[in-house]
Amino acid sequence: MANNRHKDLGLSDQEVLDMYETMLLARRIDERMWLLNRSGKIPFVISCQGQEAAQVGAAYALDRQKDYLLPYYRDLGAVLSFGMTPKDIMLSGFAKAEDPNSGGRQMPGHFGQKKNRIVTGSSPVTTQVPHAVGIALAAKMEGSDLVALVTFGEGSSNQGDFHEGANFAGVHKLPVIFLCENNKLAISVPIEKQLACEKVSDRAAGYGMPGITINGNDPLEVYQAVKEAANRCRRGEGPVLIETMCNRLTAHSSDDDDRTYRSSEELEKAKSEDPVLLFASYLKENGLLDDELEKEMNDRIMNQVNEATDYAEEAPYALPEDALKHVYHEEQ
Ligand SMILES: Cc1ncc(C[n+]2csc(CCOP(=O)(O)OP(=O)(O)O)c2C)c(N)n1
Repeated sequence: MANNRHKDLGLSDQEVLDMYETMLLARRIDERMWLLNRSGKIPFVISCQGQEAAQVGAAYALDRQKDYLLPYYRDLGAVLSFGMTPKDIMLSGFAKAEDPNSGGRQMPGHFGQKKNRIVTGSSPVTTQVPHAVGIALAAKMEGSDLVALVTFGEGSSNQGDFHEGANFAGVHKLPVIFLCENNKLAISVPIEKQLACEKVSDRAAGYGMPGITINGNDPLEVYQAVKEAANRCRRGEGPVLIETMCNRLTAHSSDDDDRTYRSSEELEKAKSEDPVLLFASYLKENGLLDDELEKEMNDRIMNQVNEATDYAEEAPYALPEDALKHVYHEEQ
């Protein structure tokens, strides 16, 4: 049923089509990564599949020329929205020297790109949270109205880093948005064995900030929540915790077999909530997308994915002597 909800949010038809194309691009890159992994060409994949709506909806609600993104490993949709390219992602998958994330020295999913204000993270989960709070503190001290968006899984919200960062941000009213992508699994551990409270957003009260739980399969709902949170941050009123409920449609990573802890019924239910398919339906119901345009978009995306794959596969590896580059301070 047509309802044009995006117009009420101030989003143009073109903007929602762009959001959809970014979600689809993330999905297609991710699917290619799995094929490359299973054919022995790349060592590791950690997927965004099922979380694209939360990632793209949140990123589009920010000022992508000014705000900072501190993503976690599933955030392919968010980093593409902030300007990373399929080529950048593939160079990281193949661990090549030109990889902007780390020169091929970090695992895939460790996103970082200075020119797009995507701040690199570490493998221990949740370390990005205190980093985001630090950036928000710097923004406040400098009188800038930029916002830091930090994302993490619900399992990561049990780490000390989350609580320390959230408390500091709450006390000092810092412009940081805590976005939890709750896919209800931390590797094999289900949500009921992770949290003693019902929702991750319940924790916000302890840190003096608003906390909300929303549908992470709907990019428009996420857009609205993050936009309102960003406006609040820019007014100097402090942080917000947003919990987006979504699904992980793949195993935890290419080194995991989720059949050992997730039933096929559970997976089927998750697939029935696929955000890429749901958003395509919304666009079709509102007359913005038809089969022809969808095919045109998909062809355009597949050309990019193919070009990026070929480029990265052919690209040279880093030199052995560069292994410690940027690890230790070097005298100029
Ligand atoms: C401090 C730390 N503990 C454990 C791990 C191993 N580990 C990697 S991902 C992960 C699960 C995190 O779950 P969640 O935060 O819910 O994110 P999801 O993978 O479900 O998106 C764990 C335990 C780690 N990387 N860092």
